[in-house]
Amino acid sequence: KFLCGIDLGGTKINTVIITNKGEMVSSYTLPTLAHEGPEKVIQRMKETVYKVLEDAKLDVSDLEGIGVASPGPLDAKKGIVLNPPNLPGWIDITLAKILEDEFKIPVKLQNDANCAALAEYYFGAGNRTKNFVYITISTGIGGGAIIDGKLYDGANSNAAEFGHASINFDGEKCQCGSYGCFEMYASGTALANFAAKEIEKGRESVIKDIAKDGKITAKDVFEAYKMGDNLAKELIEREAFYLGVGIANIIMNYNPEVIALGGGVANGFDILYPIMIKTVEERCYKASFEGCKIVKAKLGQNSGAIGAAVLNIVFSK
Ligand code: ADP
Ligand code: BMX
Ligand code: ZN
Repeated sequence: KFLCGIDLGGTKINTVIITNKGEMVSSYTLPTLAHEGPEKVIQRMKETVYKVLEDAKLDVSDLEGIGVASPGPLDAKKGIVLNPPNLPGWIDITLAKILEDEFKIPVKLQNDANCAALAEYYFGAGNRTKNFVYITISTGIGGGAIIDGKLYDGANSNAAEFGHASINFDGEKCQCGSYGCFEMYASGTALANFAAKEIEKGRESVIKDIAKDGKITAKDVFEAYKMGDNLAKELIEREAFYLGVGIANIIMNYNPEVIALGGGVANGFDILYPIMIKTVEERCYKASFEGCKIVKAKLGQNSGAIGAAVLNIVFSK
């Protein structure tokens, strides 16, 4: 049988059908248009499923089940999306049940970063190493942890929110309520904000020439770095240091064999690696880091949907 996974994002719905060996059979993407509210978005989710089935020349009965990767917070056991900040109007939506009523096959729901972790564990950089951590460095920082071969999602599927573990108790207040969270220092958004601050202060840099409409992104900073820009070099060395600090904490907590870095900022993996790894080495028990490899994630934009598809083998009884 085949597996179907839907990645419900704030900007796009990405749906795939894969074999149980992780081979891509078909995929389809629609914009989420989240402002139109849950009913319309769910309609588009259904549409993507019918489209991937049609493209693969398959019937619903050929599917083991459907999995959904959703932004948190959610209740994975009950299949309910609670109230994600980037999905306006979504309050306690019984998404798994709604899709089961439509397709009459099992539907599983899980946090999007946990799904990406599952996908990388089975078919990507994790390579089924039993103790594996995935970190996405994107707009925010999120993640997922595989412990002893199983996804660890905690009491109510909110484990491994690495972005909101504090790395500075004196830091500024985060939108989550805590202070000095990891993602306030090392996410793509943070890197862009640090760049904007320096340029506001009058620092010379090509970053502002690269930025479209004056809006600086993390990607612009990496481009400036490649052009030999001094400010970009400082900012990216700082970024690598912050990543090292946060990753050292994760290593002390999980003692993983492999850590995979995904998300847009991980495109700069090779640039970040030397300072990041030096910082990790300085800040971990040698024994906790011994033998641990930090690598770039492999599955890119499809990891959420692929991991969602896998939910039906992982959590089926
Ligand atoms: P999302 O947060 O929506 O999942 P991404 O994983 O693409 O999206 O992460 C977006 C962040 O990654 C932005 O801060 C963006 O500037 C940054 N980014 C995107 N591409 C690159 C790149 N090639 N190099 C460095 N940073 C990048
Ligand atoms: C935030 C939080 C996490 C998420 C992480 C990375 C929201 C909407 N998201 O910390 O749940 O895993 O960002 O998310 O509160 P991304 O969209 O930047 O990849
Ligand atoms: Zn926070």
